[in-house]
Amino acid sequence: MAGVVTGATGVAASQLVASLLSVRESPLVAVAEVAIRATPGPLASRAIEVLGSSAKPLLVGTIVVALLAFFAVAGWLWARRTWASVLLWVGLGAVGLGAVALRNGTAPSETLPVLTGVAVWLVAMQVFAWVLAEPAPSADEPSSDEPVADAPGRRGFLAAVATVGLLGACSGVTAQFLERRKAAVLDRRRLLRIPGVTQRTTPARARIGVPGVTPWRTENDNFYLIHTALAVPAIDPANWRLRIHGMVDREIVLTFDQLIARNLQEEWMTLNCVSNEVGGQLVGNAWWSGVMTRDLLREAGPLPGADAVLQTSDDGWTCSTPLDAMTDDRGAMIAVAMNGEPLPLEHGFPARTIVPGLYGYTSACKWVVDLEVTRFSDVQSYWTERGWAEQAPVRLASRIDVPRSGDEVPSGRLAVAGVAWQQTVGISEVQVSVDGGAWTPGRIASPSTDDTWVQWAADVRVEPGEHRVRVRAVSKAGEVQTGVERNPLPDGASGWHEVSFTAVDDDPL
Ligand SMILES: Nc1nc2c(c(=O)[nH]1)N[C@H]1C(S)=C(S)[C@@H](COP(=O)(O)O)O[C@H]1N2
Ligand SMILES: [Mo]
Repeated sequence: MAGVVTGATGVAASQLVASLLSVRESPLVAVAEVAIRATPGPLASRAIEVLGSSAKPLLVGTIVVALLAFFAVAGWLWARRTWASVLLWVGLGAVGLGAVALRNGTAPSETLPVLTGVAVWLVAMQVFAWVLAEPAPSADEPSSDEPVADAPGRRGFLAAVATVGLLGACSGVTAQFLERRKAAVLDRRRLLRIPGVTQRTTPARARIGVPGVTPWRTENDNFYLIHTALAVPAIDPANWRLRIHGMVDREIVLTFDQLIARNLQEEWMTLNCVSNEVGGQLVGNAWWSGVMTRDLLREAGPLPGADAVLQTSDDGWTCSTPLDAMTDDRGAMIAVAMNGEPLPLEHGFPARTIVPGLYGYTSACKWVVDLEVTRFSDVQSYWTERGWAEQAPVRLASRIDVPRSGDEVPSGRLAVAGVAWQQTVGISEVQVSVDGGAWTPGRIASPSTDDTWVQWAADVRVEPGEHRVRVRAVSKAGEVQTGVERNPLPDGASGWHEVSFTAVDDDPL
């Protein structure tokens, strides 16, 4: 009984962690899928022929019964051969982990549900073992005639079963609730058509045409993700409201339908994270559709003296953005679509802010629900409270994508390529230096907007041997990217990206 309750509670805890972390599939589902895939084709088709649509429920039922039997055996073993029982629990966890890992593109966080489950199993089994460990009968006391039901061991055991079982039931119900809500919102998103949202692929002029360089347009699935929320908010657009208030003439409250009924505009925009290290990947470029914050804020009418907008997310996260940046002509928007699709849940569905030229932590509020026009001197926000700068325009930056550090390349002519950016300012030139030599200009593609990164390439010659290549960008404002190395804290990293590689003779003969 202890084994069964423990097993079920561990599975429920693992499901809960899976849904909190928005893991695509829980370990249980992953195991079932592996079982399906491992079933020989003829056997599977025969099963489906005979069982029809009940094949799947039957499979799930079989797995559940097998699991319960396994839990019972593992639990029974604990009191007799603890190590063997531990081996069984951990072994089952390993099966779950294996099933999760068998899928393509398993992120490290996707192992957390399994690890949680195994931890709960081991802790709960140990709790049962303690409760059941009866105090050694003392020699001079006559053996008790009390009914067994009142024995402390048994009462304690029932209490433990109830507690562990209750924890399991609560985890299971919560996981179920979260999954249902998320599924409902995903359905809404799938059916959502926002008038005026268009699709765009990378314009030809934005391509530098060197293999291995990061795609100019970042697919939604490849776009970096940063948020403090443990569980991604699942917001039904029907319940979403945007409130604009504070130091304004008129407070405005908009529903999602009212928002998208406004003048929808679209633009390419590169977003990057202040935590990005030199050469890092926390930057992406997408085609965004949304409503200009300039228009919305103008309608609300900011009062004199206001210089900031405190943005609040549905999950409680906040950022403070310069009022100017949200009201000038740079094109800051409340975005509702990314690359022609409603925002993915984890990128802020149904609406998020995007402000060209500012790092995300000061501007790009996902799941935005509240804009309070205010003064910087009156407010703090999530990251400024934690020591990051109040004002953080993006720094001029460049990155080498090819060759990669550690690559082996043929000696002779070599194409070096990558991306460079300083949103709102633009890039006028990119230069490379091989082995500490003179800076020589490369070429850049021209995406014809200054709010995005540009792809660049440079042809260099390398003799056989070890080499390093560096890149720096020059902005359209004439700034030359600094080689001074700074950490991301408090307002963004700086320094030149460098990669080391080896050139080898293609044909030594
Ligand atoms: N609600 C919310 N919005 C947020 C954050 C967050 O933690 N919570 N992180 C910000 C940071 S630091 C960045 S860099 C961007 C990242 O946006 P993305 O995850 O869509 O790439 O979102 C910003 N918006
Ligand atoms: Mo960030």
